[in-house]
Amino acid sequence: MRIGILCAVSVPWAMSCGDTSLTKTNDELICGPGTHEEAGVCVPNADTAEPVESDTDADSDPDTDTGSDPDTDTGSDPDPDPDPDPDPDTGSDPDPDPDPDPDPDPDLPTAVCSVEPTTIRPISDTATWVGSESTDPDGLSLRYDWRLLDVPSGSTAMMPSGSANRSGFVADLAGEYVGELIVTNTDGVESEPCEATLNAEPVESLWVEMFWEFNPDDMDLHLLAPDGVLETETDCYFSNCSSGLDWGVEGDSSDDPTLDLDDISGTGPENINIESPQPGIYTVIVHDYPSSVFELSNPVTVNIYLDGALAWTDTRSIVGENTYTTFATIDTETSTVTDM
Ligand SMILES: [Ca+2]
Ligand SMILES: [Ca+2]
Ligand SMILES: [Ca+2]
Repeated sequence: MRIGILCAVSVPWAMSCGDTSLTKTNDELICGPGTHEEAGVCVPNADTAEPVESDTDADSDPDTDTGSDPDTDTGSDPDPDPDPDPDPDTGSDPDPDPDPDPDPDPDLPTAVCSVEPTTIRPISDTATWVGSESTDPDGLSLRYDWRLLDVPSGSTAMMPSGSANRSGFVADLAGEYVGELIVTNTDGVESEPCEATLNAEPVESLWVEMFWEFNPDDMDLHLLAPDGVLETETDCYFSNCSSGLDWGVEGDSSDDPTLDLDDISGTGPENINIESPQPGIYTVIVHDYPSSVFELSNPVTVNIYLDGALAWTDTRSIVGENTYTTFATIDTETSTVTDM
């Protein structure tokens, strides 16, 4: 049998490790520190042979701890969302809506007005103020109060009498007329007013109109033909022109003057017009006729329309009686008006 010693530390009285030639005399094997006997030889102890590793250091990693923290935070987000939703719905919506709506009185009748036609020739044409479209919410009968809210300066036009519709209205001067209607039901409840606008436009190329402020004072409008002479057949005025004068081309009435209106005791208006005047210089004169006496200063206005549009207007004071005042000349070739 082979006897050997495997040891790391020498024993004073026995063989040192690695020395296989010596054995204890009594064959008793004594192993050194860190070794033990196994099957008759000394082998290192298992505790010392295994190296110590630092595996346990990795076990304490904080990775898993931090990973779970944000998960639970996001989970709590949807909780506060449903809370604020019902708050604004009940607070803002119902407040502003009902306040402005119930203001109008539901019992008011409604005035609806118009004028037919909307444009007419002054003096000769008529228009109808129409209020028959007005309504009452309870079907009550209505009273119709029409009035003229605005008329051209100098106009003496009147709203025709009648009920809902007022026919036969005459515009005595060119310009704009505004009619106003208020309806009242049988309970005495009035509507808001409505308005309709009528335009009076001359269709003649030359239209001269005149009115004055104070009566009684008889002003007369005169229109002289080119190279015309006062109070002859070349002067259109009250005594010779109400049915027209044959000027220009003989037998052709389109170049003839006509006096549409003459007023004696009021304030006018008076009017002379020519559909298509011959080229030339025409003269506008106002005569303060002495039959109606007003000695004080009396403002007199002359309006001249060319091709339907106001081309010239002026107001001059005439004092005393039986005077002739030249207001302007009209060049129908160049469509110009000159002060005189
Ligand atoms: Ca007159
Ligand atoms: Ca003629
Ligand atoms: Ca006078």
